[in-house]
Amino acid sequence: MSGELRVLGACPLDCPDTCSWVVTVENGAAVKLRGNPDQPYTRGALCVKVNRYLEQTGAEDRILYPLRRTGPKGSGQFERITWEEALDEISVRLRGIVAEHGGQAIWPYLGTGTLGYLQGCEGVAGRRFWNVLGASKHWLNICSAAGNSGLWRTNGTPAGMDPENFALSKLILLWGTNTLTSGHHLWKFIQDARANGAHVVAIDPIRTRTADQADEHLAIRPGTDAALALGLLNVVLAENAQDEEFLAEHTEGWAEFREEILRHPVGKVAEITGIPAEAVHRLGMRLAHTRPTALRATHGLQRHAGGGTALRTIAAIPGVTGDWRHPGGGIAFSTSGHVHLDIDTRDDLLDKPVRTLVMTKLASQLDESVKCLWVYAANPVGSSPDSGAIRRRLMREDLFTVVMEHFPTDTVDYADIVLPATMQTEHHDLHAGYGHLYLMWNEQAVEPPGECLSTTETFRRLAAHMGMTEPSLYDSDLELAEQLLASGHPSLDGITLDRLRKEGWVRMNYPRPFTPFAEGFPTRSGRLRFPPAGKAYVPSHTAAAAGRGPYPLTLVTPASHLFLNTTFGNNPELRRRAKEPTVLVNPADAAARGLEDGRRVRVFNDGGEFLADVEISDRVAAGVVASPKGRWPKLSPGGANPNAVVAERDGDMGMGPAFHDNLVEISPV
Ligand SMILES: Nc1nc2c(c(=O)[nH]1)N[C@H]1C(S)=C(S)[C@@H](COP(=O)(O)OP(=O)(O)OC[C@H]3O[C@@H](n4cnc5c(=O)[nH]c(N)nc54)[C@H](O)[C@@H]3O)O[C@H]1N2
Ligand SMILES: Nc1nc2c(c(=O)[nH]1)N[C@H]1C(S)=C(S)[C@@H](COP(=O)(O)OP(=O)(O)OC[C@H]3O[C@@H](n4cnc5c(=O)[nH]c(N)nc54)[C@H](O)[C@@H]3O)O[C@H]1N2
Ligand code: SF4
Ligand SMILES: [Mo]
Repeated sequence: MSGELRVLGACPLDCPDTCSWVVTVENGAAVKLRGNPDQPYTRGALCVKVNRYLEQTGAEDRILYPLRRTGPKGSGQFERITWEEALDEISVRLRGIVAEHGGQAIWPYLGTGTLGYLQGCEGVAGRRFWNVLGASKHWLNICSAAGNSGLWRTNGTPAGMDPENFALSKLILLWGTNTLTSGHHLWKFIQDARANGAHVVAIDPIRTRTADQADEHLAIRPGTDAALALGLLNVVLAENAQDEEFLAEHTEGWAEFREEILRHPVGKVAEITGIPAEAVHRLGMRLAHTRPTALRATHGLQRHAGGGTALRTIAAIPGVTGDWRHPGGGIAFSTSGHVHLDIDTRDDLLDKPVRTLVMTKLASQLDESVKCLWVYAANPVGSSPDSGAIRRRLMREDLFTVVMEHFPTDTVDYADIVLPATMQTEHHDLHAGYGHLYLMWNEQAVEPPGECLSTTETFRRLAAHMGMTEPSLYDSDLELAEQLLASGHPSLDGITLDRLRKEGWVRMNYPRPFTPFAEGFPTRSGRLRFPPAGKAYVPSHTAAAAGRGPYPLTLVTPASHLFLNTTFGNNPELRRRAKEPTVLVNPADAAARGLEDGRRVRVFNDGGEFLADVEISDRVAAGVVASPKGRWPKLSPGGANPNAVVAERDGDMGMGPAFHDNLVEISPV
């Protein structure tokens, strides 16, 4: 086996599972990629998307050289230039913008293309460079801001259960989460629980593939989850099944919250949520009498105007039942709050405070005050709200747009300069999951193709080209990784870079089983804080308005099984399997509009429209329609995806976006 090498790495994509992978390298080329069989969460399997990752690294449309725009903005016409030319042009433009308008005229727009702590959004990528220039800050609120904020209010942290503890649960609520699509490795632990008699309930407006596999599916009206939580707790109280000792020792605000629960009897909750009263009652009885109960509540239910509150109130459930005492009880939204790497944003490098621009507000904030938009690991024309307005903003002639990318996305089409970026097998990175408690090291396996450079190397070269003298701008990837690991937090004791590089993955120092809040919460008082009266349920935009006016249908745009956000949206095989974009429509809504199964329709509102083929199905209730995210607009009929009809509207907390909270109408094309 001469020349064959096995290199350990990690999947960089925005997925809770952060899989450990093994790359087989032969004669300098990566020839095989598979899930690491030794890693306890990955258990040897990747997923339908990332099984094609190596194919993507060598794809025909990969961007391999720096490019300069030759046609009009939006046309995607470019010529190849050298790195020297690219760095020259960028240096001149950035210096000019800083001199004339100040550093804040630069918007470094970093997305979730990789969750790497070196190359991507979880860490420090580019921040030192931007601080030296005095650029605006960028707030990455697109994914989980509302839910994080809601959980933080209740528990003092968005972090909760170790997902591996689901194996110990007796009742599992999969709440606004499509486990088998958006992070399927949890399923093995759910199956272990089932083997021991656990009952699994999916709470989702769509009968997803996860709902199909669950023991029970509650088709909730979108954006009404907090009301369901109150209704379930109403039954718990009626059964006198609350954990009085836990309430007394570890919570605050109970008297007030109890009154709020009593104002939400099952009948009222059934009316709000659209779930039959009998089903609410039955689940309430299960919740009252099953310990431990585990809630897996993720992003779907917080992409609504009331989404932060939904997580805040759902997180109150284990406070009432005392489930936090028991391994296998509690709520799991994200584990990232258990990760204590030292992310120093180096604000000391700024010479004055700067403004913060908001990722989901590109459509409104990309105004005249922004002279340079620097997009990296993001595809806003495909993934951000109100894509029609974003396109119009990107057309501005005096806007200097730079995009670092792997592929010619719709966003790349608007760039003045495109910089070729490395993929995960071609650079080092440090990772943690948001669905488990392991740290991973991704060792570079091969040399980058063409002239691709990593994010870190691009910023080092640019700093040098611009003559910057701040020494920390030139720290190597290994030095940056050492700094991240040096937080001194006990969860990282003994986890050195050497060890990570040798072993590939290491569990952080948390006990097994891990019961994070059995003895208290990381709030100021050390107690779980119940939502105050009147703040336990905020209806979503659509729940408040659906069924009336010109746009009576609620559009939900969840994760696609075959793409990851817009990543892989250009993969030929995955596109072939995904077929044409679809919109799920209930038979009653289809009949009312004369829609025929399989026929192309316009889905529209005042913000814009996209085209899709109707799939008539009782997987959605009347009044709800669904079309997954992730299609490349330019590879879709009509040149748009669902974000053409998603409004730039803030949720109740953290300015969280409302991707599943938009009203539309549908008509045949
Ligand atoms: N295959 C694949 N995997 C992915 C992704 C992908 O694009 N493709 N995306 C990744 C990313 S970035 C993220 S953030 C996660 C997201 O993954 P999830 O957390 O699973 O989020 P969504 O897919 O947005 O929504 C999950 C489910 O919530 C349901 N839902 C929508 N509104 C409501 C509501 O009001 N109440 C309830 N109860 N349910 C509701 C949707 O119908 C959907 O089935 O997945 C990651 N994994
Ligand atoms: N309608 C609708 N829209 C949604 C959502 C929804 O539920 N519904 N979900 C939202 C969510 S949860 C998220 S997280 C956002 C994601 O939105 P974005 O953060 O914009 O993510 P992607 O669309 O996957 O685009 C990421 C791009 O980064 C590139 N990339 C990957 N790795 C690297 C790298 O190392 N370097 C560089 N330079 N580029 C890289 C990829 O090629 C890809 O084109 O989408 C949101 N959009
Ligand atoms: S996308 Fe998720 S499931 Fe697929 S390989 Fe990456 S981390 Fe694993
Ligand atoms: Mo996300």
